[in-house]
Amino acid sequence: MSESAQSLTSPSETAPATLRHDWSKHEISALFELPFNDLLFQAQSLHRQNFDPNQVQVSTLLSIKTGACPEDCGYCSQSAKNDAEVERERLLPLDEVIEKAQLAKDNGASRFCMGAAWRNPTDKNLDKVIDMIIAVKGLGMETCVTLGMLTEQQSKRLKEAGLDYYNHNLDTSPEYYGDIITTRTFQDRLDTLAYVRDADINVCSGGIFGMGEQQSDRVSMLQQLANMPQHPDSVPINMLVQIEGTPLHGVDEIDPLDFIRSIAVARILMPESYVRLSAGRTEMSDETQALCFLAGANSIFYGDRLLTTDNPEENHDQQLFSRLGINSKIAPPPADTGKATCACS
Ligand code: SAM
Ligand code: DTB
Ligand code: SF4
Repeated sequence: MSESAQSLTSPSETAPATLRHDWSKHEISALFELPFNDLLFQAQSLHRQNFDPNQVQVSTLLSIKTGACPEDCGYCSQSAKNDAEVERERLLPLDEVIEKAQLAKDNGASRFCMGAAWRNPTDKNLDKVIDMIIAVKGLGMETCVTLGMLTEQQSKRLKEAGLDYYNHNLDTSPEYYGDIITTRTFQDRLDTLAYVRDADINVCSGGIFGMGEQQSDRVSMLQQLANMPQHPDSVPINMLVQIEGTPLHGVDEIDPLDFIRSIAVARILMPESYVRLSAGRTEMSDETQALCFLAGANSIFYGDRLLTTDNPEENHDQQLFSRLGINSKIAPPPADTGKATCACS
């Protein structure tokens, strides 16, 4: 083990870690270069100091406005500039959103996340989203929205509406960013996150791995997140879902072990944040997901749909949590009756 990596965190000492906001790229690279078992041990040890290791938070996601987005994000099915086949939908009516949120609550989700394919919301659209936030909170759920860039004033209005979390991802490193998105800058993203933080809304911010980035980009993106004035309360780590018709379709996939390493490093840098094993779970084996939880992931999206792509079936997640002894409020797996299931009628 390199000396610098050894001195960063000492899992054998039980003193709670102090939160740092001054991570250097060299220190973060040293974590990535640790032997896999040492890295996971450090991450899991820190995880246990801050969280119940067998508890996973569950959110459900709904696309409230789909497709026809003016931005050119190279990974996204919803960009009007990409050729992905996505059924466009205008902003959903309030009653449909309430119905979906109630269903998510009945299925055990504690947070309802609503995503819109906008560069930024107009004030008129924000009024409608605010009605949704108030209604979903009325069901007793936490709320999260991701609507693109916000102004300072819009952030304050969302806070007044009672919004719990705002999701706005950095997506990748500042160095690789221009290869992925050209219609808004990395600094635009930092500005929106500052408005959200200053409005006292919990920040949900992370990114995507598996977009053809170098390890140095993973280091750099995680450094940006960890060195923010406050760590994001929630850090979604997405594995790219490759979508036909997007420029990133066909890019080299990330090695699952490197993805797990990235989760572990996120856990070590931001020990008190929820780390969400976000998009890409459909493409992961159960064993990869189990190692992500061991590395410190403690939140997922639950429900068979993300925004425009599939998420694991609810039954599958119930079985996986049961096999791993993970507690969440989602329904237990159906009892094994010993009878083979028959697809015949
Ligand atoms: N339009 C808003 C925005 O970009 O901020 C909100 C919705 S956008 C779809 C939310 C996030 O989903 C993106 O920032 C990106 O990190 C993630 N995402 C989108 N498409 C993805 C894909 N194909 N694979 C993995 N993550 C993806
Ligand atoms: C996040 O970081 N991942 C979610 C949520 N925040 C909005 C979105 C994943 C989208 C995956 C591709 C799709 O379904 O279109
Ligand atoms: Fe639009 Fe968001 Fe997709 Fe980018 S990620 S194209 S901003 S919906």
